[in-house]
Amino acid sequence: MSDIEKLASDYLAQIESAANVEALEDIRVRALGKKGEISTLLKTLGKMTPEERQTEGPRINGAREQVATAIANRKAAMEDALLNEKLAAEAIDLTLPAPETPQGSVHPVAQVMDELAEIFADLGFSVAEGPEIEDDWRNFTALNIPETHPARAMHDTFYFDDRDNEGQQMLLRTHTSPVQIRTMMDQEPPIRIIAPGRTYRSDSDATHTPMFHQVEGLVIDKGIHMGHLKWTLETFVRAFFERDDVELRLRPSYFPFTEPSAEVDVGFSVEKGKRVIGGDPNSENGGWMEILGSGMVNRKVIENCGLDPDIWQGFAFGCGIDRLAMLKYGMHDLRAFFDGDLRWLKHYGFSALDVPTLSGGVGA
Ligand code: 2NL
Repeated sequence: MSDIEKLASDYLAQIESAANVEALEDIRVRALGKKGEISTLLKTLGKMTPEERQTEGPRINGAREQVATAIANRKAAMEDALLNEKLAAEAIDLTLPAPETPQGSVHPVAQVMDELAEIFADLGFSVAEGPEIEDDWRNFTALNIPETHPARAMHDTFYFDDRDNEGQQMLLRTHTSPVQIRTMMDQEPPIRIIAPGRTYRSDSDATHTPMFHQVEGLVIDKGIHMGHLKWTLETFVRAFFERDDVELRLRPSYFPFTEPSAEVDVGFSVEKGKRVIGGDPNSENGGWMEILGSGMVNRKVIENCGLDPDIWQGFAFGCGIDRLAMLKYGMHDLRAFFDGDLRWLKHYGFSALDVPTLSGGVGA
């Protein structure tokens, strides 16, 4: 056996007995690395006579080829074995019974959405949904919020760079109102819907998240007036907080999409040292808390949707779902809603089997 053949078979033996990928790499460096033994031999070819080169070239190159192939094969085999080991260790037996304690739970926001659907279904409302990516017309213009209106700036809108194929500016909806606009455009009145869902504003601090949840309600029919609005909201609030003694106070306000507009406060009081919705707002430490915005749908909005405002009237309202959930279930930090912390969910989460309208309640 020549020196070169001996060298190669030496390396092949080492490769065969290498314990792991690191040992293999060490061999590769010693044989084929920049200053490796075989690489060094290859460099001697340049100084040989053509005759020498003719015999030595194929031998050295053959040795290099042999060692390189052996290393690659051994490495692939090792990686295969490692993967098989890992797969075996991570195997999941799908025939095993489920854990004793169920792991998942319903998020408070989802629970409140279910409760809203339930309560309003009893009042004859259905749930309407629409896209979260909307156009400028449905989110603003149709709602009587023109280009120059300060409300547009106030909404801290997330705009997209691209326009849709009608040349409309696209955006993330800043409220669920475009869902109602779509409903009015597509359906014949009478209309009774709630539109719960995700909404977006470029606003973030301890009490605001860039994505939040809103529910809006819309009624369009003949002869609708503020009395219908107040009764509906009162009935909703009492069902939601599970108390018959919740008082409502409507304060005059302004929204471009309603006229007249009213902000809705609910009465709170203090029971057993805790603030609760309901009871006498004029009692000691009692008071009013704003929870909703509302009003009679502006006739311009009804017209924008292709309906005759002399025939069809309606009321609308809107409020934040995250805030409703915090109020009902006594949660204080909005940010915990988005952490996905299992301990928090264990504490505040709901069983999938819970009846939506039943709760721990503010008073519990
Ligand atoms: C608030 C106030 C409100 C509406 C939303 C609405 C929708 C249509 C027409 C008219 Cl399509 N109005 N929605 C009306 C009044 C108030 O929300 O403070 N939201 C958090």
